[in-house]
Amino acid sequence: RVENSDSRGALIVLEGLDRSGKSSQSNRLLSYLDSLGHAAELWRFPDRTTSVGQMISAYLSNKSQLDDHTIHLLFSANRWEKRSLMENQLKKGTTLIVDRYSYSGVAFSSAKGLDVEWCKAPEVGLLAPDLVVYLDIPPEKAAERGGYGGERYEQLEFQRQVAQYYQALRDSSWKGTLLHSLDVFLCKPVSQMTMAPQLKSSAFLRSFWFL
Ligand code: 2DT
Ligand code: MG
Repeated sequence: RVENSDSRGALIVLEGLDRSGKSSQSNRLLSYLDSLGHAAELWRFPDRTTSVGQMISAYLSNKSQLDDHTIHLLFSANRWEKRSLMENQLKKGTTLIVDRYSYSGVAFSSAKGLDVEWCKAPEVGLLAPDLVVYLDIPPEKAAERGGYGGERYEQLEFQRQVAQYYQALRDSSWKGTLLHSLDVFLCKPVSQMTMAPQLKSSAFLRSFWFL
């Protein structure tokens, strides 16, 4: 289907543990949409290029220490500072494929022991994705994939905790109170070289092009 200038782009979020294949699948989805002639861009959070993003990056690489609440709010601020640009792109008709979003924010901070409702609060008012794709990989399997990069959070035990909070979000508020996503697609682990078949399925494309 050729892009209609009256319709906005879709906001597609990819979520999952570290090494679940979000970046690979985002890239594959981008090429696929390109090949169909759709205007699409790949975004990621944290966006480390802004000054807030640089503080986040320093924290993740253990070059700085921050209180858990403080870093949580910085991750959220990093989404807020991109909100209007995001909205403009969507209104222009550009589809955004976003590697991590509010669900990472809530799952990772909750896994540290912060209150889940407290973690959700600063996300309210951000743009709700049209679709969330959750790459459903067991933490053990993710850890086997060429090892982690050595950043904070990239440890099997912690990733197990994060997986539990992702699960809780999926069960309850993922589609409900957090950001009102329309649908959640679960993708089984796939190799880097292939696109998750779910992303090409007619059900996926139908919900994608409801616009
Ligand atoms: P990347 O490895 O994808 O660069 O992420 N994180 C991310 C949070 O704790 N809160 C957030 O809001 C976001 C977007 C997940 C770096 C790490 O940052 C975590 C992994
Ligand atoms: Mg990472």
